[in-house]
Amino acid sequence: MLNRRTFLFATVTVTLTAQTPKPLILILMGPPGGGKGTQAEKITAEFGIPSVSTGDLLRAEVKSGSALGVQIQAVMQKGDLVSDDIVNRLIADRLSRPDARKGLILDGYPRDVAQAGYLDGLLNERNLPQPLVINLDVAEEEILKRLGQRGRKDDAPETVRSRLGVYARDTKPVLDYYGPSRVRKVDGLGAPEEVYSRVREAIRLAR
Ligand code: B4P
Repeated sequence: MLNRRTFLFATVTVTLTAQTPKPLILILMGPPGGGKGTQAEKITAEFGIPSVSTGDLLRAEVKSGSALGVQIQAVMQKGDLVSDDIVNRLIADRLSRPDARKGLILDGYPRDVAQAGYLDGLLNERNLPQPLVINLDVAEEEILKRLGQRGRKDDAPETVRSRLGVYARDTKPVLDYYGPSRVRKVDGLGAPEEVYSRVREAIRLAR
């Protein structure tokens, strides 16, 4: 028989568990210019979890003019991936901030299997759940069109070709690393709002 105190404790525990949703760790993947940053903003606005773009963090380091920024700039201008050590450190620092306890959107990370392995270790260490991976599927002609219009330094046609090669060689294997139980493929063609309604549905069904 439950006494009154045990009953109250059990009720409070159940209520607290029901009120505290599990943190959501979301990885946005897709080719360069696939719309990861665009969708990350919309997810943050609706789900209230912060997003971190390794591309933005690296561009900020370049802008600061630091010695590290100068090294990073040379790599990004070629369309190559910045070293795992640098990017992993940025993510470990970001995950330590208190707002990441509710969850985090990783926009453009992990970009290779070594980064994915490192992330697994970090999530385990911090008692965070395994990630859900949203893979934005966008055809090459559309990417060339979008990036041609954007005109960032690394959007020059020869750099984009190199970035697409790096994506196929290093980043696509990350999808196999996570496998079908973690990855949801979402059609990335259409207006940003249309793409977002598919992203939202994929998140809803997976939770
Ligand atoms: P990122 O900053 O990740 O850049 P991206 O892949 O070009 O952009 P994204 O997919 O976010 O597209 P966006 O929403 O901006 O990477 C840049 C570089 O940083 C890499 O090449 C690498 O050197 C380095 N890097 C980053 N992460 C790294 C990591 N983890 N490890 C190592 N190196 C790393 O959209 C693109 C354009 O399309 C925009 O102009 C947007 O307005 C438009 N757009 C978006 N959605 C659209 C839609 N539905 N329809 C039409 N246009 C749309």
